[in-house]
Amino acid sequence: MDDLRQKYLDLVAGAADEATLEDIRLQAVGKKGEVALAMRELGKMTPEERQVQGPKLNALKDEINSALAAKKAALGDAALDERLRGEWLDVTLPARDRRMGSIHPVSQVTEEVTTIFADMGFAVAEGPQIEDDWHNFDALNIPPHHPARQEHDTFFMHRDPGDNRPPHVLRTHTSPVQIRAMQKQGAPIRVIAPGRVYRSDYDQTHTPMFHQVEGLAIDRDISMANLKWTLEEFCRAYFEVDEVELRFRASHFPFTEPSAEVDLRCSWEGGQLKVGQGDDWMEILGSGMVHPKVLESAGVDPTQWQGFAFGMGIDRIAMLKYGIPDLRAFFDSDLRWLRHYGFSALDMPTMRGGLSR
Ligand code: 2NL
Repeated sequence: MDDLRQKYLDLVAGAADEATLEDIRLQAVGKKGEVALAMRELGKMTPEERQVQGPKLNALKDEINSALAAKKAALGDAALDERLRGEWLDVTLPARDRRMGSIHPVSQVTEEVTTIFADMGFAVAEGPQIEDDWHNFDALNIPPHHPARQEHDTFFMHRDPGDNRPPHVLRTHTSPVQIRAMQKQGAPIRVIAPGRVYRSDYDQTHTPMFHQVEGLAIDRDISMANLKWTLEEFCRAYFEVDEVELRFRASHFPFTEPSAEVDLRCSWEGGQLKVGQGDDWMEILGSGMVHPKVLESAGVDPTQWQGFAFGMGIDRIAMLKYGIPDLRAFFDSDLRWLRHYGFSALDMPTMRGGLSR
């Protein structure tokens, strides 16, 4: 019995894998294994011998089974260790981002603008790109025969002959998004509406689809002073400079009163834009106090609420910040252009981490 014990404990200790271990188990303690054979011999013994040998054989069987189980566990651990070594991965390595494509400057700038205004408490509002003419024009104090309708170079949707309802339009600005936001949420409200807009115009500086972001802040006592601070704060953050200077020029929009176009102090040295200093002024946006008629149209009581609104071109401010010379290339889907002017998908703009790298 000692020989048997020694033989199998040695075999178990030397087994290199689970399959070998199973062979050993069958050979030792299986139904037709050596221990079972030895047990059969018990029948030929005297009762006294059997009383001694029986328990010894059972103990031997238990001992081999324990050794098998222990070895099996050890082999399992070793296999896992081996796998972990093979599949080891340094999750702190920088990602390989080139294959992921790149973020279009319009998307990057939209994210940057959204991040800056989110930090000032503005939510993002969205709405349909196909609008009815009430939301695109009437609600904005642009009645049917107002000259501003012609200036918008509107794309009209099809109507069947004889259907004399006003046609739907491709929105010419994102203002209708803010009308819808006011109708839904009421006042007070602070939103920006970035998105695609459409005008039938195509040349060096115009594409029939382009991008705009508008902002709206309505409360009980919002003034032009709040507008000026908000826009200064935006320009400082967006152009990533410590100081900016804005100039408000009286202007006219049907949807604001008073209205102002806003210029940013800058200089152009060797084709390089510098924001915040210099003798030049660059127009960057239009703005004003929301016209009482517009508030009324959107279901906001103009005797209780007032506020500012502004609008600017995303494509234009993207070109300014990132030195992109040609607007039309924005929409050519040229991969080489995208690789040159695109942004890493892994560098999300944040106020703390920086807007752009
Ligand atoms: C520009 C000028 C502007 C607005 C947009 C607006 C929206 C509502 C009410 C009143 Cl709901 N105004 N938007 C106001 C002033 C100017 O855009 O030059 N955009 C590129």
